[in-house]
Amino acid sequence: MNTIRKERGTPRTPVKQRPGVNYYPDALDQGEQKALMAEIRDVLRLAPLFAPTMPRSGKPLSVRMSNCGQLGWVSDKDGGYRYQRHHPETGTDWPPMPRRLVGLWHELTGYETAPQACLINYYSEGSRMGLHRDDDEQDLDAPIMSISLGDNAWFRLGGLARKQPTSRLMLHSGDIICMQGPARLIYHGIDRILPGTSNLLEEGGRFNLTLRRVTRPGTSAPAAPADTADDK
Ligand code: MD3
Ligand code: FE
Repeated sequence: MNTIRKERGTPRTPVKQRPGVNYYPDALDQGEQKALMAEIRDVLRLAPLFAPTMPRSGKPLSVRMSNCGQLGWVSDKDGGYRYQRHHPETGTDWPPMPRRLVGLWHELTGYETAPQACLINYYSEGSRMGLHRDDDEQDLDAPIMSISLGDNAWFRLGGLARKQPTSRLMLHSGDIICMQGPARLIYHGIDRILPGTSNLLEEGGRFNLTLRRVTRPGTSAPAAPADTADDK
């Protein structure tokens, strides 16, 4: 295991971690983080955090989640991992994605098609996310963009196979990391968060926002479940 040292860089200057992984330390200054967090709080009033559970076992994940945008990622015992248009508990459509997020996506990824889903993960002390790949999307050509807000976290990056060696990177509040191309299907996870390392959130802990394309641009994605099939 090898630790990649974070270099405090110029805002919005990518640090290439490996092919397809662009890391932007301090991409958002304090003011931008506060403004974004206020918009996320508005989203959470309409679409409260829920506790996702694992397919089959029904075991709870340790993070709580919500979404904004056209589609949201959800998981439960019977339905498994999937994207759907509505909140699993309130049944209402996800709130729109704040324009600030869409702007950051175009600015940092250079990808012309708009993101469809923004998954909001909340980690409290002791929450983690085991090593996994994001493969519930049909559009694997599109990038994924992740924004960290709140306490620092140890982020683990592996290879395309689970058994390949991993390295870790400490993510700080305001950091953005974009994955695409050869890195789109790499294994990754959050080992732990470091409580008390940020004062952005009154309640402590860490929010992560992950922006994604789900369906392929301009296709009706016939392989998709009915709920995610049309690309509006
Ligand atoms: C690398 N979330 O929600 S974001 C997830 O901090 C997830 O909450 C973590 O992994 C979090 O699925 C990590 C960074 C991230 C997101 C997607 C990736 C890294 C990725 C997709 C491919 C490779
Ligand atoms: Fe992931």
